[in-house]
Amino acid sequence: MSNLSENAILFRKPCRFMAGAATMASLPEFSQPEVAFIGRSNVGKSSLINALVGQKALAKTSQNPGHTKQLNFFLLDERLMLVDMPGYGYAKVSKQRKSEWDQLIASYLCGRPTLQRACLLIDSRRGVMPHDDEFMSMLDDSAVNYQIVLTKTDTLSAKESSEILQNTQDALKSHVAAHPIIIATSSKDRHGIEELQNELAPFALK
Ligand SMILES: Nc1nc2c(ncn2[C@@H]2O[C@H](COP(=O)(O)OP(=O)(O)OP(=O)(O)O)[C@@H](O)[C@H]2O)c(=O)[nH]1
Ligand SMILES: [Mg+2]
Repeated sequence: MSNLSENAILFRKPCRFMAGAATMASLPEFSQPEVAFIGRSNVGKSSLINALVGQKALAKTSQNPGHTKQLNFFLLDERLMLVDMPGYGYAKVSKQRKSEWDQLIASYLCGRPTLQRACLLIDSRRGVMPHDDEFMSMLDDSAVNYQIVLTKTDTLSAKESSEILQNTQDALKSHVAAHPIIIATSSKDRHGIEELQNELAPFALK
């Protein structure tokens, strides 16, 4: 008999691309609960979705920042929508593009009735940066339920990991809407992936 938890079983079910949207006007309407992945360009959003569902290339990844250029909707087991987002604050796209992306991300997060949780990814090598802090304040003001997920922990020593966890915990003190638990992950060695699955699975339709 398998000893996989029900939550891990959910994340082994088929997950497929449903739609992409580059503007608010083209946002698809779905009835399933949604979990969105946000954060700076290159932080590892698309890689984390792939790690969660155990597929290598469902969400397209790249070493070049600014790769994901629209909101991409992936439906897991017909029960939970995972939403991959463009990164915020990417300096190399034009100013106009950057503000269009930032507006699209903010409008989606603040106005999506089916959104259950936003996972805000922080690169564990960099920690919370000013743009992350601004974004968190915007989420606080809009009462979006969000949770910090550290990424790329495979690049740090155990000591560095615990330091960044502490620093991130400190940075959260002024953010009232943030979920108190920070999940440290690596899409590469799968550290923390099961913990994140356990956190997100309860949002899926029963
Ligand atoms: N070492 C390590 N590298 C990672 C990890 N996750 C992602 N990366 C690398 O980081 C780079 C960016 O990953 P993506 O998943 O494309 O990042 P993204 O946040 O979706 O980026 P944009 O779509 O451009 O905003 C790629 O080169 C990945 O291989 C991780 O856990 N560990
Ligand atoms: Mg991406």
